[in-house]
Amino acid sequence: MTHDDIDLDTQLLYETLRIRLVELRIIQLYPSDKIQSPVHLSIGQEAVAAGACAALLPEDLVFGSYRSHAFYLAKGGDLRQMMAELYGKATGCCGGKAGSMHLAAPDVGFMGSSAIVASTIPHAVGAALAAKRRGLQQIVVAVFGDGATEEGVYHESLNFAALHQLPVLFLCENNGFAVHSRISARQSYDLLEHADSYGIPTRLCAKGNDPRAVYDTVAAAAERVRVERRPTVVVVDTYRQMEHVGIGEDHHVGYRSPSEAEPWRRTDPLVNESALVARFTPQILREIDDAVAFAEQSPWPGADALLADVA
Ligand SMILES: Cc1ncc(C[n+]2csc(CCOP(=O)(O)OP(=O)(O)O)c2C)c(N)n1
Repeated sequence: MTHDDIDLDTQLLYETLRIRLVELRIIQLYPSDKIQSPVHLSIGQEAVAAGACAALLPEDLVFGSYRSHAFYLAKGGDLRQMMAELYGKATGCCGGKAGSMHLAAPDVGFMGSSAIVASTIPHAVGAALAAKRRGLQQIVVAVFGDGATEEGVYHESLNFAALHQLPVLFLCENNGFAVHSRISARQSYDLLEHADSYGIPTRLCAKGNDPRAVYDTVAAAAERVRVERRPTVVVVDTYRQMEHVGIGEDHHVGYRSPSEAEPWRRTDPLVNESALVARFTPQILREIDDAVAFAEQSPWPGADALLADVA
C-alpha cells in the first residue's frame, strides 16, 4: 500500500502488524514442511524493525542477523521473494539457496543477514568505511541481539568505527536472551556504559513495544550519525515471545516464565490498537495470500544454479 494517506503513527502500526501477520502465516505453514529452513521469529519484537526502518532514508543500508524477517520487510524487501526464499524456490530473494537466516534485498538497502552470530556487524562497519571514502551521505545500520555483543568482533567493530569515525549506527535488539541463557548470566558489562568506553555516544529506548518510541530514538541517533559522521550505539529493550528458533513457545524449558512475558503482552501495540488492526488486517492477509501462492507456484532452482554465486 502507499502510505501517503495515513499519519506516521498509523504507518508504524501498519508495518508492525504486517510483520506479525507474515510470521503468524509462517507458523501456520510450517507443519506442512514446505518451508525448508529453520525460522527465528520476531514476534514481540516487530516494533523495533518498524520504528527503526521508518527513521532511515531509502539509501541507508541495514545489515541483520538470522532473526531478520522483520528488518527485511520493514526496509522494503519484497514479500513474494521472501516467501519464495523460505520455500527454497528459484524466485526467492537469494534464488532459494539461502533460506530464512540469510535474507537479502540489496536493491532496497537490506544488505544481508547471517546465521553466524555478530558476523554482519563488521560488514556494516566496512560499508560505513566505504561510504566515508566515497563521500556518500548514507548511514549504515548494524542490527544484532544482546548476545552478539559478547563476540570479539563486536568489540573490534566498535573500536574500528570509533577510531575511524565511521557513519554506522549499532542497533542492539536487547531481548535479554541468547537461546536459553539470560543476559545477567552472560555479561559483566552494561551495554551502554561499555559503548561509552569507546567514546561512542549512546541512546536507550526502553519501550521496544512502541514503534513510535523506537522511531523517535532511532531518528535522533540516525540524524546524529548522518550529520557528525561518527558512530552511535542504540539499545532497544524488547521481548521475544516465541522460542529461540521454531514456531512454538518455550516457557516449559525453565529459563523464563509466562508471568515475565505478561507486561510485554499487555503493552503489545497489536493488542491495544484493535480498531486499526481490524481495519488493516484484511488487506495485509490478501498480500500474504498472494505471496504464498507465488512461492507455491514458483519453480525449484535447477542443478545449474548449484554453483552460481559461489565464490
Ligand atoms: C559465532 C556463533 N556462535 C554461536 C552460535 C549459536 N547461536 C545461535 S543464536 C545464538 C544466540 C544469540 O543471541 P542474540 O545475539 O541475543 O540474538 P537473539 O537470538 O536473541 O535475536 C547463539 C549463541 C552461532 N550461530 N554463531
